[in-house]
Amino acid sequence: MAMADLFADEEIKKMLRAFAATNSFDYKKFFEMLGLKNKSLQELKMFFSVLDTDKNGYLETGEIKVMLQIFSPNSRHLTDKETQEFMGAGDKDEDGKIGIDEFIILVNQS
Ligand SMILES: [Ca+2]
Ligand SMILES: [Ca+2]
Repeated sequence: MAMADLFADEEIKKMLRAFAATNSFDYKKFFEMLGLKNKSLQELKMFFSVLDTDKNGYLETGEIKVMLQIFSPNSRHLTDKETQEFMGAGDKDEDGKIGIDEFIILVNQS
């Protein structure tokens, strides 16, 4: 499973351009640009599992940091500030990681 199976090329490029500048990342805009709200539960789970590179069922800060690079290796790392904002918004039970349930809530809330 790759990003190309879930999103159109043009969609990905546009999203990466929007967040190219340091500290410009906004998770709500990120979800919106990828049309995540219109994806099926199955597709959201697939997307989550692509981001969860160590496949332990959770997104940790290290995985969030390199999220844009999963779309394209030339993309930048998210800054600590951007990573913390995403984690803070998604990690409802404050265990320091985002589970699939938390991720789906975050998408639906955005
Ligand atoms: Ca993980
Ligand atoms: Ca959590």
